[in-house]
Amino acid sequence: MINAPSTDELKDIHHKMVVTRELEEVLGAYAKEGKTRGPIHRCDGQEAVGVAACAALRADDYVCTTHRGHHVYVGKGLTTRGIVAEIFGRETGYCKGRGGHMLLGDVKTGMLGGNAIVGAGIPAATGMALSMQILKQDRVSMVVFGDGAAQTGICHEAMNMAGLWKLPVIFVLENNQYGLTVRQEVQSPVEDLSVRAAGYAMPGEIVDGNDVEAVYRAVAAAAERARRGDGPTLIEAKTYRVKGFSTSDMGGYQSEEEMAPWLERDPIKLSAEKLSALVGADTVAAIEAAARAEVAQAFETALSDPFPTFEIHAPSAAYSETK
Ligand SMILES: Cc1ncc(C[n+]2csc(CCOP(=O)(O)OP(=O)(O)O)c2C)c(N)n1
Ligand SMILES: [Mg+2]
Repeated sequence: MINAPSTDELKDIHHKMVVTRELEEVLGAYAKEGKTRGPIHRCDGQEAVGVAACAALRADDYVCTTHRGHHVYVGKGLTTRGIVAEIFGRETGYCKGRGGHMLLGDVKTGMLGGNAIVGAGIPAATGMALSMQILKQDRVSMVVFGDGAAQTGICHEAMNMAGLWKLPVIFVLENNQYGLTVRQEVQSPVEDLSVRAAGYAMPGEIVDGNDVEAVYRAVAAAAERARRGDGPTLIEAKTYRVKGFSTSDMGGYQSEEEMAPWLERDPIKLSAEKLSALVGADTVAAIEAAARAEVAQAFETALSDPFPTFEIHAPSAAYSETK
């Protein structure tokens, strides 16, 4: 099959999805006890989008994401320990504890940031793609963004420019069907947001966002197209937000009937079934146990890491004179 992930890649994707899920579950427990620094935007049920999309890219490609980006951080190869340390504000975190869970970035791995400003990753990735084109590199940039972000003005400005200049950018629209408490059909006059791609002369495709292989193949094809110089692609990954907007969400607006089929199609469950057929259930169980142990170890070490220290500087003479 064209652009299909190898068995080793499927094993790595499964490992990273379980790391992400475990991370979310442990963070959820810490948040319940009031031990996180503010609410956490969990990506449970959406792991296949971030992890499989990153798996289809090269290590030197650039990626950015949203306030709900733990699957992208893990997918792009950041260490679990560094992620946990950043979320808990430790000096050993990726941004030395100054960024936190929404603003985590790491230039070395090409993970150029989560973003708390809805839609802001879209022009950022477009700008990265412009730099790659000007520098005549064969790299690509990718942004994972939400259905709510797709309604912002900057999304359309960026896509227009990307289509016009054939920039090597991949727009992965993670349609989890909600922006805060608002269902997607109340935000948009079209059900399939991918149709908007036609307005910017780029291909628009819908994929099952809970199927790692579907996500991987679509992103791999889009990356090939971008590296050939044929420009951007919009991939709408249909998925579902199973844990509410954030750990401070009171809930009550996502019905059990609406959620049930999505829980049934949990991406980790689907991946485990497919992978078991390829490598056997014992190997899958060992991958999952290793992923959980990695997260437990990350919490243990990161939470004994030091907090940053701050020096308070006296205002400079120049500053004092302007007062
Ligand atoms: C520019 C801007 N407007 C509004 C907000 C408040 N806000 C935070 S998340 C969010 C909804 C985002 O929905 P979506 O893009 O679908 O992402 P999801 O939370 O579903 O992952 C809003 C409106 C913000 N952070 N930034
Ligand atoms: Mg959404």
